[in-house]
Amino acid sequence: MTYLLFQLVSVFLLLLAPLLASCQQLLRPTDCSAIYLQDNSKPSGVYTIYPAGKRSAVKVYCDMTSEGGRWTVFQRRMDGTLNFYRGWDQYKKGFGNAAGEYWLGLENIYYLTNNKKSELMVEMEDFEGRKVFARYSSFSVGAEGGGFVLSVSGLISGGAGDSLSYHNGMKFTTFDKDQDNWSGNCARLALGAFWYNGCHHANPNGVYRWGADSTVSAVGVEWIHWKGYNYSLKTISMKIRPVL
Ligand SMILES: [Ca+2]
Repeated sequence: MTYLLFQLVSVFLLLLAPLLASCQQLLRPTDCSAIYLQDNSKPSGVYTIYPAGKRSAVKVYCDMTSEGGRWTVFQRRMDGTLNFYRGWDQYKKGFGNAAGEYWLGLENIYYLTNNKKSELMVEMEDFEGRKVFARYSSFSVGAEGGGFVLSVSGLISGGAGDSLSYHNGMKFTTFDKDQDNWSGNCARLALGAFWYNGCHHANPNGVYRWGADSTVSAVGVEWIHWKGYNYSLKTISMKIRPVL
């Protein structure tokens, strides 16, 4: 009798296994795209995702509307309330608040892009209310061992111009870890942290400043193919989603 009961329970658990697996995905979405695909009526806002399994919970802002939605935001500037001039460990692990300004962290961006083809959108706005974006059909970040190398290509559209191609193939540089192509440290020169080359065409993690200032150059929140080297943007956000 006990044996029969044991067998029944075993069969029941076996039947339950696939259901539990799909529940895992429902309970622990990898990214904003998974959340959207479960329920496309979900609004833009802060959600918890699991880029690398059940112990990797992290809060992110999900953009569920722009250009079809599903976007996981990994970088966002909007009001200058957060200091982005930080060292390697902070850029590796992430900092800030998903409801406001934040950086998701290079490790998380690596997990989100290393084994699924992803695209990138960079949205930005100036202090006169103009909005443009740059969308790239392919985006990924390599592992820490290789320096979190950026791979970005395939500019689609948006009106912002292509300020990222110059950074393709670069390792990430912070003020305390120089992996750029310049003799000095680009993070120290541009007061940010990025996939600097020698040094930049875009400085989204630069100093938050209110618009144009011709007395300082290349240190603001910049996208030079749109606004040049002395205009610091009002907002900028970088977001990714898997290509379906
Ligand atoms: Ca250097």
